[in-house]
Amino acid sequence: MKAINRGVAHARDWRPAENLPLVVDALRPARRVLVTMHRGPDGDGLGSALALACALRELGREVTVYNPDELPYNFRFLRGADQVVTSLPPGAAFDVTIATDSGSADRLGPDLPRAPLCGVLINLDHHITTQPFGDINYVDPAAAAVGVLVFKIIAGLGHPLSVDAAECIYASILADTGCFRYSSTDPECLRIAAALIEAGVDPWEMTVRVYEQQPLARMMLLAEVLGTLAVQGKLATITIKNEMIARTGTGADLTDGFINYARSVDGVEVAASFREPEQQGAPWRISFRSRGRVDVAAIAQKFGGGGHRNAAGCSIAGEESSVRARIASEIEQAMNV
Ligand SMILES: [Mn+2]
Repeated sequence: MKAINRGVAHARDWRPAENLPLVVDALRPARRVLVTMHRGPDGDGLGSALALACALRELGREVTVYNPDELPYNFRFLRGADQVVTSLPPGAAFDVTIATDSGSADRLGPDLPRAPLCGVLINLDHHITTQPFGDINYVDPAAAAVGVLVFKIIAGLGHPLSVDAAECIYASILADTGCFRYSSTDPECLRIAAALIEAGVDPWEMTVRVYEQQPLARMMLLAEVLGTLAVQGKLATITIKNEMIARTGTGADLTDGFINYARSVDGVEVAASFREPEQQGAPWRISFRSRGRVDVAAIAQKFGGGGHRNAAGCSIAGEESSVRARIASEIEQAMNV
């Protein structure tokens, strides 16, 4: 049952259609399954993980969902979110371990059991920059969200979609397509969304839960962060400082999506968000969004990060001014090619 496609030279060689049945075959006999997603989980990582957890629990499997970090506030309503554990006992063993939406193994939590305790390790991802850390790597860079992959896995298991699982998948697609607005929106994810609605998902209810119940403190933080908006040519930046988070009594998980305001300025091609390190000496975290002409995954990769063509991120240690200068020069170069 062990492994199968350790790595490819080119992203186009991920061969998702061949790897999907390998995942289904690995899950069929599995009793104990661990599902995890990248640290600082977002709606896609969490939604896809919880969808899989829902379906596998319905199938009678013993499922643990693990992530050491805080879950995004607006996805905590999803079924099973309240059962996500933040640590695993040493020696915990599983038949299969699945990581969703994680570009590399080092984005996973510290308690993740190593082989052989993790069982068959499955990397379920759609990042073009993903690393083949799994025994099975079901990676489809063309998929709008990892939820799309999970939809196919559940279908492959021959299991009917429950409303709970359907809501989790729908949430993951909402998160990664920006509510069906980004270029990642394709006929496949819209067809799947249609199937999810047929399975009982209420689109407005989901929109309200995810995007229309924002904590007031988040809006206060947004107001502060937008005060830092700076536009230079086709680059817009925003800066998130610790003092702003302290003043508004919020947490870093409430900043998700702020960068989109910077990108939405007329004439801007690339937006970058600079998150001040929480501790002295820790790196700055930089997120990028592109309108499409500039490949920000390639820029993030130069600094050891990764992501998608239009949405990526990386961490850079150093003085604020030098970090900004390095990013600005990379983006300028990328815009001039
Ligand atoms: Mn994703």
